[in-house]
Amino acid sequence: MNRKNFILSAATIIGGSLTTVLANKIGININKLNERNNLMSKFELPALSYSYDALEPYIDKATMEIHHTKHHQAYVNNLNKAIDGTELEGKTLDEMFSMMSKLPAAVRNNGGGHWNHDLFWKLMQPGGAKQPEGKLADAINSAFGSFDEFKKKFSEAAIGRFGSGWAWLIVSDGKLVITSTPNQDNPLMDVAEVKGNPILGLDVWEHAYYLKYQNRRPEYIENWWNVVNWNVVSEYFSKI
Ligand code: MN3
Repeated sequence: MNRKNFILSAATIIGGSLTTVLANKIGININKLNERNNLMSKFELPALSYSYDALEPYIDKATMEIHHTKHHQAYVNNLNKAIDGTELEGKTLDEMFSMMSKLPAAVRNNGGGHWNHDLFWKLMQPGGAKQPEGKLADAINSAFGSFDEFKKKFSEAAIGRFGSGWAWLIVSDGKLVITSTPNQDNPLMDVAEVKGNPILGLDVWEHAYYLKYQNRRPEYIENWWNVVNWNVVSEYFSKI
C-alpha cells in the first residue's frame, strides 16, 4: 500500500467509525446506509480541470455549466439506476460497450452519454497545442492529405449528423477514420456502424451549442476547433 492509499484508507476508517457512532446515536442501520452509498457511487460525474468560463468566447460559461452539471450528471445518475441490482454492476463501460446490442436502451444511452462527455471535457482543456504535432500530425496528413482537409471532412461529418449525435476521429484497424454516431452511441459499441477507438469527439446535440449559437451548428463547429487541446488528442493517439 502506498502512502496515498494508506492515508485514504485511514481516512475512510476514521470517517466510517465516526459515521457509525453518529448513526447508532440516532438509530440508523449503518449497513443499509453503506449499501446505499455503494450503489450510488458506481459511476460519478468527473470534475472538470478548468472553470466553466475557461473556454469563452467559443463555448460560453452557461452552456458549459448546464452541460456538465445537468446533462452529464443525468447520464451518470440514469446509468447507475439502469445497472442497479443487475449483473452489470461492477462491469466497466468498455465491457458494456462490447455487448451493447444485448443490453437495455437505458444502458446504451446513459453509458454512452457518460463516456462520451468524459472524453469531450478532457479534449477541450484550455491551452495546449492548437494543431496536431509529431506522429499524430504525420498520421493525419497521411490519412487526409492535410490538417485543413481533415478539419473540413470532420466538420462535414459533424454538420451532416442528422438530429443529435457525435462526430469522431477514431483509430480503426490501425488507420485514422472519421465517423459519426447518433444519440449517445460511440464507435466502441458493438452496435456502431464503424468501430474503433475514439481520440477526438464532438458533441453536436443542440444542448451543446443552442444557448450561444441557436440553430447555427456550423458556426459552433468552426469555433470549437479553437478549444481542442491537441496535446490531449496526441496522448490518446499514443496509447492506442
Ligand atoms: Mn452533450
